[in-house]
Amino acid sequence: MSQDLSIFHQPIGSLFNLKASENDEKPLLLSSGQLSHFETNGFVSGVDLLNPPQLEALRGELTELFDPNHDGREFWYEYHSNESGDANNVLFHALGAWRIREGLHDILWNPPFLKAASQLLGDQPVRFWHDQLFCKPAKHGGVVAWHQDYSYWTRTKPMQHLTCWIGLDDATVDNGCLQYVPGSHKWDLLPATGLAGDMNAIRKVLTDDQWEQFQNPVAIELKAGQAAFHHPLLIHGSYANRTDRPRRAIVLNVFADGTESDSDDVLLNTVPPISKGSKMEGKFFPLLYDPNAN
Ligand SMILES: O=C(O)CCC(=O)C(=O)O
Repeated sequence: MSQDLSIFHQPIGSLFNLKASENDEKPLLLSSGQLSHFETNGFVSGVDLLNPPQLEALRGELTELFDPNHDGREFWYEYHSNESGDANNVLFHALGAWRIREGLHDILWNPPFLKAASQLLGDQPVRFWHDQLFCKPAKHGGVVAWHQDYSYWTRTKPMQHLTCWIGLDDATVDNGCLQYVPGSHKWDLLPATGLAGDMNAIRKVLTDDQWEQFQNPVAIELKAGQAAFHHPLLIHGSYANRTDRPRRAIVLNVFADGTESDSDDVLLNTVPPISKGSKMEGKFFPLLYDPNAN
């Protein structure tokens, strides 16, 4: 029987517990140019978050989790070996890894991630929502259809959420890197049109003007260990992977402290409901970082 790591609200191991001197050497804070890029375009990319030992450890844990019979499988919020259902377009997608493996747990407390996230949320304290793994195998990796994240999160409010996408492999146009529609975070909330399968599904909920802007997405090519942060309304998606290399990513979703539940239903599978109007907090939603306390 494995242990549910969600009881630990601090790092368990030493992988992300960098000595103060190592932390100080790194430029941990986003520049004003990066912040204004986020404000205008809805994203900032190329942020260095993982060093080579961290990458190696996380890739090792991920390999274990690809086996559907791994220990700790009872703790997933969601686990899809192939969300598309099409063997030629495989999208491994799972939520809840932080409960199951030490490195995937401790990455939530990675100092550069937390400091950048707090800045992008307007210097507010950062609370954990959930994690996601998005992995495309070599040769037959599938797409992630265009979407806005908040279309899937309206059960929590107000909208003060943030996504951090972290590559475990070099991500390129060829192996299906993330693509953004710059400025689309200023559009209204669109209905959810599905995550795996159809890149054109979003067309039916866009105006002609929006579709016009949609013709020029930006490909977010990143080195392994680098991250991109995006706004909850920014439209994003990614194409298939037909290369000889996998494209694996860890996604961390957070919100500013003070976000509330907007539903009496279960918010995440296996997690007890938080009644509508109550603050998101407790065992499954730890406060990760308070800029005023550090
Ligand atoms: O990994 C991808 O291609 C898509 C990830 C995504 O949808 C997200 O980070 O919200």
